[in-house]
Amino acid sequence: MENIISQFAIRGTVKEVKPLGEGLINDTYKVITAEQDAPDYVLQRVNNNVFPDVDMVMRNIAAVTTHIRKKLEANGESDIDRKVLTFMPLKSDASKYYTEIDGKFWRIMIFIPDAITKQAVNPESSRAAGKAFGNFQAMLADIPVELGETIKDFHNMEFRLQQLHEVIAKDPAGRVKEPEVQAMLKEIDARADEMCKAERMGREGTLPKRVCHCDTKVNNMMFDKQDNVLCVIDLDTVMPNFIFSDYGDFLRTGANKVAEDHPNMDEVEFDIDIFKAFTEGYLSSAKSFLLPVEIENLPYATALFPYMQCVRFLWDYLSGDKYWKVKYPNHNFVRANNQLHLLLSIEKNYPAMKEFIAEKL
Ligand code: GN1
Ligand code: MG
Repeated sequence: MENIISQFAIRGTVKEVKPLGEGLINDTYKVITAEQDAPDYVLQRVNNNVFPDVDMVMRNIAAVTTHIRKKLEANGESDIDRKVLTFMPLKSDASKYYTEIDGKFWRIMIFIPDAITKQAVNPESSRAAGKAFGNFQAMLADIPVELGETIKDFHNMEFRLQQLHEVIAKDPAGRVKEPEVQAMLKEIDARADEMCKAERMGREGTLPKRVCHCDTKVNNMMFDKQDNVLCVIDLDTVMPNFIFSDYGDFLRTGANKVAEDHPNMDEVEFDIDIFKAFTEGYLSSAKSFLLPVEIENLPYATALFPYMQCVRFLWDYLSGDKYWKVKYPNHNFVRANNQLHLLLSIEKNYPAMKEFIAEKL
């Protein structure tokens, strides 16, 4: 570890390195420095199975954090090191923010003191999250560089359906004929055309891609001890996408009354109060740059992400559980079914969602 850390231009001397957090994708450590006036750091190993192009990931992140820092400075903000992540360059190359050692990729950022993350949402934290993610997109609206797509076609609905159809044709796990699978495929097919409309609008040139976070769960946000949002973290998936990604994926996780793998489908329900609070927060910071077509389609975005996740979980179930870890044989099917039931509950709320958005404009 000391050898890795010594390659980066950090201040202070290392006193201790210990594991940090419970992330499933990257390995994370806290680096404590000996000196009072030197910051502590976070050392992270980037998972290059999930993110094959680490160089692209780090170029994206450097562009994004540099741009946000400039905005915060221009606004005369104080305490900027707690409001945007600061990655440390290499001693040998000030433009490079990671090092590769034996096929493993490492990076270091400043540890944000006196900050916490949250796992669950209530209307208050949803409103704050909406505002912060909207603000994040707003600050990046005029970033001068084009970002790379760190996971190709990540939220492309046409691609996700194509993946599903390919696995149905091969049926490697012999699960396609199960009656529950067949019933689910009918529900998926019935909505396929409608759910691919973002891709069509993108091709027609009526829907732009903007810099999005693409993993907008509430635990990807740091709060201070007074519950103010400090900054957005976990920037590996930052890439150009339709804004529906950030809006829809937050609600998929935050506005489901139960967890995404909860097995009792009667309890899967869309929480309209979380929807309202998040939407209010989001529109307060994003309204200024959103196009009418983006605002109009926020209810569609709310439905799109449970639908997409249903397709992705079913794809993995039919593939023989290769992507997500499973705890029991039909775990991925339960997840897919949960997302389908969330979608059904969202569909019932379309009129209420539309009405609420119209009021906020
Ligand atoms: C994965 O790794 P995690 O839990 O943040 C997935 C998301 C899914 C989510 C479903 C890179 O996210 O897209 O929505 O699982 N991330 C990747 O639980 O595939
Ligand atoms: Mg994540």
